[in-house]
Amino acid sequence: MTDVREEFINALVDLDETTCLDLLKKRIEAQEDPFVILEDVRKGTDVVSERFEEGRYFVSDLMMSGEILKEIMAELKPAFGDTKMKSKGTIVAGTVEGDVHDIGKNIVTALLEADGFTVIDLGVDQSPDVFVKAIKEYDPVVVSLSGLLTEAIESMKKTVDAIAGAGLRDRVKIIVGGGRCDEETKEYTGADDWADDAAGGVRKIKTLAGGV
Ligand code: B12
Repeated sequence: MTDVREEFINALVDLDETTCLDLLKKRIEAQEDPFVILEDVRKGTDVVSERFEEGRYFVSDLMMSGEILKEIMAELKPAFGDTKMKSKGTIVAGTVEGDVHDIGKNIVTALLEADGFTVIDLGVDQSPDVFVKAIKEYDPVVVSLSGLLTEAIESMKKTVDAIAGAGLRDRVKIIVGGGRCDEETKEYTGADDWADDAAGGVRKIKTLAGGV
């Protein structure tokens, strides 16, 4: 790994906002692959996460990392490109009830928009009812449920159940995504697919949308 990559990861882990953003700008100017940068963001947040679990970092540190991550994503978003083509279809996206993590969801949203989809972003901590109403209103091809907390899995299941209960399950494909999602989550929630990374998730969403 190059020095700049390591320095960037270390700055993120140490919550050194200024150094982290300076290095990010340098990497963007050097036209580095934004997905490689995203991989490093993931590595950095994993260490922040470990430190939180070990009791070395506190909620205030998670909040600080969240602020830095938001700034990183704002800088990185244009590097993923921007398309003004005809919409490939509508995606309804949101973080499920009880969960306020939205940085990963926002990346997925940016990538989908760059790929030509129209994304209706419902925001965070959204009840099953809000998703049901949005499906009726926007008629999406895919519904993307995001969540990082273990408890979010239960909310995802409730959301899929509510969509089925409203008689809308055959009208949409559903993907669940976030750090704690796997094949078991997909089976348990009754979703059509799952993803724990943005690039793979976007590929799966494109397949669910009919291979557009
Ligand atoms: C930043 C952060 C916060 C910020 C969130 C800010 C924000 N606006 O999102 C704040 C401070 C608010 C926060 C709060 C809390 N957090 Co927090 N947080 C994190 C942290 C450090 C980073 C998350 C992040 O943004 N990562 C960067 C992005 C880019 O990665 P990502 O979210 O994983 O998303 C990627 C993929 O998952 C995927 N993806 C994500 N969503 C979707 C959706 C779809 C459809 C697809 C296809 C893909 C996809 O694509 C993304 C890019 O690759 C994580 C640690 C971690 N490793 O996840 C803990 C973590 C998620 N938090 C945790 C906890 C415990 C909390 C709190 C309960 C703490 C507390 N005691 O108050 C609260 C919960 C509040 C709530 N009700 O939701 C735990 C969850 C543990 C668990 N198993 O439930 C973690 C894992 C930390 C830990 N190790 O304990 N947190």
